[in-house]
Amino acid sequence: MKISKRVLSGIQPTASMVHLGNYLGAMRHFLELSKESESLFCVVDLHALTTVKDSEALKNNCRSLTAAYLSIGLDPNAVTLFQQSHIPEVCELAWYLGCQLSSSTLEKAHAYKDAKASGRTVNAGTMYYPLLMAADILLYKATAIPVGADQKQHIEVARDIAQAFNFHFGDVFPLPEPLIPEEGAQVVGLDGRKMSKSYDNYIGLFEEPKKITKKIKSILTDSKTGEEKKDPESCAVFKLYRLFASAAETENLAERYREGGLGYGHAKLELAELVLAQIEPIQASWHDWMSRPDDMADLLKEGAAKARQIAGETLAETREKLGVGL
Ligand code: AQP
Repeated sequence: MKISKRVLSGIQPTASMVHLGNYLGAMRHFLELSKESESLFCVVDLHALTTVKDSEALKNNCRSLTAAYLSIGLDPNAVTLFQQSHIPEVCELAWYLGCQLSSSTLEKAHAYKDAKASGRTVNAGTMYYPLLMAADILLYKATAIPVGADQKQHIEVARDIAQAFNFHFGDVFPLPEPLIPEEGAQVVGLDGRKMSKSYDNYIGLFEEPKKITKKIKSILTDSKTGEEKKDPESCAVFKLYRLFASAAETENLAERYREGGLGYGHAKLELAELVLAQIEPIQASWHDWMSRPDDMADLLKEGAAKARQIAGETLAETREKLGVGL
């Protein structure tokens, strides 16, 4: 079993665009990591089927996400950029891995429990989500998985499965480690909870600048007047600001919160200005890629060929260890 650092991560195409939580919690780090390690990034469309029930919407979401990966600066020649469903091997591996996993682990996963607690009917795909994610990671023998804090438990499931498999059949899978950023592990949304599509409290990375400003103006704060001293650490506006600002800018704003005399309205405008200035080039690049769907399709095809090479090797090794398909 060759263990070298191999980065892998994915995003679900469950919406027409990614949000700032996805960008700050995960995608921004993809770029840094891709410069120093072999990296694979994936449009996780099979996972998205747990919620998306409209084929046209799914196709559009996949295009938007592919454009997002490219617009943040990932170089398709340097990384492997692919779509999960282009690699059918992942479903076969998920079955083999599922046979090494206790069903109670899936029942205890927080995403599944949250979905059940919401009172909605929960499909089996939602329950198997961590299993398919483990297959995604282990198929490519990835060792470093950049994710937001909400995904930590899923990486632990992948580790447990890898350990169980290696114990029974011999070493095949290196143990993956989550890479959770110190800043941005849990980006807050407009209402102060985790920024999330399900809570509808998000700012889309590619939304119109006017809409982004309007959303920032609607961020929930306490009712302190402009004159009153404020606690930056408990304010969603400040928490978002620090994710875009330099250390000096962050300290400067924190100081003005503590001193009093700074209204939330003003802080929101400073935040909007900073966000828009930083995402402007990403938005421009995204619009450009979105006008070139055929180029994106070609890039995904090339990515799938590279990914499939690794997938085929891992699957052959796995089948041999299990004694199937021989
Ligand atoms: N608020 C967040 N803060 C930090 N990281 C976040 N991520 C998502 N929201 C935040 C990270 O983004 C990556 C892709 O996640 P995903 O495709 O699984 O999307 P998600 O977590 O399902 O996003 P939502 O908005 O929370 O979707 P719903 O509401 O549908 O569940 C992951 O690395 C994730 O940690």
